[in-house]
Amino acid sequence: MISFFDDRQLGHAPTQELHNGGWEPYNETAARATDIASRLVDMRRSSDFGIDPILAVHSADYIDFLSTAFRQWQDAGRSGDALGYTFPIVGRRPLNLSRIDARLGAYSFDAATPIAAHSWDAAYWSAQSALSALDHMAQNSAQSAFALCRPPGHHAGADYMGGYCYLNNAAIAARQAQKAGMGPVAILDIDYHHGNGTQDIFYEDPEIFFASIHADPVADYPFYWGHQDETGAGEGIGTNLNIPLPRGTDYRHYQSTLGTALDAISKWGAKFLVLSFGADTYAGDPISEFQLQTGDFPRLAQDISALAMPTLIVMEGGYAVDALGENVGAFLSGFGHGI
Ligand code: OKP
Ligand code: ZN
Repeated sequence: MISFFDDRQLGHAPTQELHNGGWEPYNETAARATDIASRLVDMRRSSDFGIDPILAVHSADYIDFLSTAFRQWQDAGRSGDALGYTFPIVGRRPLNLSRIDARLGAYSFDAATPIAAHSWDAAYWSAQSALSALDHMAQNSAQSAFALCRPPGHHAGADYMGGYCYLNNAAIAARQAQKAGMGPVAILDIDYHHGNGTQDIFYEDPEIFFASIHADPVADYPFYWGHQDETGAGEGIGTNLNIPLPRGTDYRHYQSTLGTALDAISKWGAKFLVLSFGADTYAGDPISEFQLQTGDFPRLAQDISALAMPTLIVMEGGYAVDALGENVGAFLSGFGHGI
């Protein structure tokens, strides 16, 4: 397995996040990426594919906001990380307000996504890592590649951040794969949390299929998306599949559910798969409640590779830092070409 990463992804380092009403150290740390990177045998530096593939998914005003927010925060005399404190309810009219606090609220759906000094750079290179892994697959007709994306992406929508995510790396790669004629493209999201941003981006798009297996949002973040009755809208009706699972789900139940999602993807006629992979389904994850063991990850990967579909693996969550490299390595080894 050939992997892609850029050191600039490490610069993003918010200090704290709101958790149950108090401040806690930020969970989505640079150490996550270095722990994974230390396990990878063939890791290459990402290339720069520029802003256009990012703008094919995200709105120009959102990108302008993301790339200038920290400077504007500092210009307003603030210290620490840029973070909003008032969030417009979905559907409020766009007002184009310029004060930094108004912009932070307008472009995020939660308070889990602070912007620090190097956040934009890190998010940019995280997206470039996904594009680099995709390019490698296209150039070499490779069956798989791993994008060590960090910060993650699946909670970010076309014009909003949230859940530690700024740019939707999987969506950017999926759109690019489609444009390159590698499709029809499906995205399978197996992070513990529902990939609401990815769902939102393709919700009315009949040409990209999105399937997600995740903790039931009745009880878990992101609450407002990921329910079973969300099946797509407009032209995209029938191209969105959510399979929520209860807390405590173990390998046996998870594996049969994965079979259901994989069947739907092949039945739909996908020829290329973008896999949003989170290792936060691991029993030891500090913010998640599934029961997968390290030894289960290669077996899940084998089930996915049995599809015999070219698969771009994009890193999403996973917060048990001490076990993260081992879990990701175990998963990648299941694709059968070493790590
Ligand atoms: C990102 B990914 C708890 C409140 C915020 C955000 C969870 C984001 C998960 N401190 N929780 O899907 O792994
Ligand atoms: Zn997650």
